[in-house]
Amino acid sequence: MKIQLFSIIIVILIFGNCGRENQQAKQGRFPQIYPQGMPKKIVAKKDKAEMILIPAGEFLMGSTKKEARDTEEKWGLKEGLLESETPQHIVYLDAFYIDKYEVTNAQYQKFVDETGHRVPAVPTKEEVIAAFQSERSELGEESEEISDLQINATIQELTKTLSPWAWKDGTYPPGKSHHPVVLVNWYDAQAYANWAGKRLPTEAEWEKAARGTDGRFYPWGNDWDGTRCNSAERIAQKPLLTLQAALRWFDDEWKTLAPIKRSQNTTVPVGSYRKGRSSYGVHDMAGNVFEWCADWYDKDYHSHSPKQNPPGPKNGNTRVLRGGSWNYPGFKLRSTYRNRHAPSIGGSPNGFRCVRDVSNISE
Ligand SMILES: [Ca+2]
Repeated sequence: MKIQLFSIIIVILIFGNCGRENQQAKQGRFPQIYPQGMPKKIVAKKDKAEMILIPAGEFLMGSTKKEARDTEEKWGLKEGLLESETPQHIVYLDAFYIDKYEVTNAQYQKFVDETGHRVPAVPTKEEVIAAFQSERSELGEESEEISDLQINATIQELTKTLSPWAWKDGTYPPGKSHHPVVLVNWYDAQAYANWAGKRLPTEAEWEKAARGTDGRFYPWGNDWDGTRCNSAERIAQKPLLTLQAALRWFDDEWKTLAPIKRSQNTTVPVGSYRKGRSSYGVHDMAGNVFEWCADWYDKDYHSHSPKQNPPGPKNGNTRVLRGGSWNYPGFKLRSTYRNRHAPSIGGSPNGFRCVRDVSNISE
């Protein structure tokens, strides 16, 4: 009898311990708290977007110096290119809802129809001038004059390359209702978010929703996998495992195609890569389109940002874009990669998604 009792106790101890281990493993290194009574998924009233609840808690943001150096070496990048991802640091975020998918053309159409906001188009002369100024300020070259020749040449080039993506007769290119909207600048994205009763994600919110809490490089794990996302590899139909290989493909194959041909094979319908979802179930956080974040870009922000709910720098010249896009190789699709862009220009690889505070889900 004593032996039986002893065995039962051992069994309870073993199974009890397993349970605790499983729970800890699920939570990872940083416990995450789902706000009580809040649904894990909602559908936003205005744009009918599905949104996913990201729990409150800490996560690993950025890359360690070693990770950045190793990645530069592996992909044949210039030393220091990924410096802005460092240092890796722990960030606490309150819970928030994030769009499960990038904002689509169909959703953007509803916004345009209801508000009269301009449709995605080739950047205007004023926007090009503003972009030059943003870029000059970012590089500390403010004193240099921008010539009419430069501006006109840029407008000509942008018109040639971006026209196939521009909306015509008030609507998006045919057959692309479920593709992410592109050619939207930061102000357009902001206007949409306001209309939808949402806001653009901070860089920190975006990164947590993409990589979870454990510091992985991609939404699915640590290893690059071109079959899980829409990157240049899909278009090239071959692996592009170094920057040099990607540039060769770009110069020798992609650039030789007519702009209209290029535009036909770029974005894919949102949610096309189920196996590329993040651990929270958010789609296309790697690839398809780069996504505007709320933050100004500061290359050193990771070194001095607040540890709780970092709101982004108070000012800056360019805005942050995250996640990589259809025309880039895998290193730019890493969840830590920090891209920046003049807020006045919306390119063909640039779109966005929105977030909403937990306290604001009744709208
Ligand atoms: Ca994306």
